[in-house]
Amino acid sequence: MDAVAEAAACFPIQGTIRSIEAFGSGHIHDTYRLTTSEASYLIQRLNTDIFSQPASIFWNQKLLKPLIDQELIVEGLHTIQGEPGLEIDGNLWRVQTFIDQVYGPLKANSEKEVSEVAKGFALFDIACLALNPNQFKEVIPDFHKLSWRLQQFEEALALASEERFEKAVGLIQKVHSHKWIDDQVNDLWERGLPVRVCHNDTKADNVLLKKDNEEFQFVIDLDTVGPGALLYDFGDLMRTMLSATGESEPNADDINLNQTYFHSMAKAYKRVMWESITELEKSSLVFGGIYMTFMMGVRFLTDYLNGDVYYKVSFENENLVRARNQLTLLEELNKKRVPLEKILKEI
Ligand code: GN1
Ligand code: MG
Repeated sequence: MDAVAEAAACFPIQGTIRSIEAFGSGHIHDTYRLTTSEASYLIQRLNTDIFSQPASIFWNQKLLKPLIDQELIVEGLHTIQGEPGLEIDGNLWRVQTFIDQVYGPLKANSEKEVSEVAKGFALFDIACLALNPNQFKEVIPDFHKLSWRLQQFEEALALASEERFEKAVGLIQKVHSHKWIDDQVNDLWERGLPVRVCHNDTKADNVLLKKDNEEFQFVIDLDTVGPGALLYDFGDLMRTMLSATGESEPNADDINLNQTYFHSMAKAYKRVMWESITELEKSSLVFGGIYMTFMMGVRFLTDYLNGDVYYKVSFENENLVRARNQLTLLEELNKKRVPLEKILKEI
């Protein structure tokens, strides 16, 4: 923890350090809660293998000033030298004040939660409609481009160990039988789907809700904000909120698509967005759930085949379990696509 304290000393934190603990559930960065005699902070060591151009994160975040003014997001602390982050021995650090009495739901627990998370991301997306996507940098190029993810998957397949390949055989077949999803997204782009500034990581726990009444407080994790399609943001909400199970759920039979939750989510998103987006966007949103769920299945399986080099894992075969869960949810979404489209249209 000495490295954390050393980094913290370069930011204007108040008081003397009392404790430093690992915090949160992110798969990529290392996050700590640092408590001093006066206050509490979140301090993060960025994963610069994955975010190899951190300057573009800070560039994009400057463009989000209107969202800070609207109190939708929270601004990080600048270093004593006035920088948004700090490099020490090849590690990049950033700090923000810890927000108390809030939580990020790891899975959906109630209609109210689902509705408030959807409202939070809808307020984020609508505020971003006023921003110009061309001014934003693509922090991870092609981040949500499925054809690229499928190409990475094929590369991983070719290099996978025999043992991992054998364990993944059934899921590999499922991936191969869903390639039509890529054709459908390409069709949408050809038909003129608009590029929007999106959050691009709208999983449920990237919204903070107030502990006492479950109301929306802030959107967090802005690393991947940039050009995208609204179907990405709506789709990742569907992926993470429609089944009351987490990404590493041990029992795939517990994965169920809750249509009441979809109703709550769609209603909250529609209330904020509907007057401001195109008909093509509206018609693409339910497909977004299919698209994002498939892509995450592909990405988790790719990482499993690569030997767990990207996502943090806490037990053996966790990426295989995650991939299985996404591909199970995908089948549920495919089965219910028509009723979900109907709910979205009619509410
Ligand atoms: C990663 O950073 P974190 O854990 O919120 C990933 C997202 C995935 C998500 C799945 C940069 O997000 O794309 O949707 O895991 N972020 C990156 O839980 O790869
Ligand atoms: Mg993230």
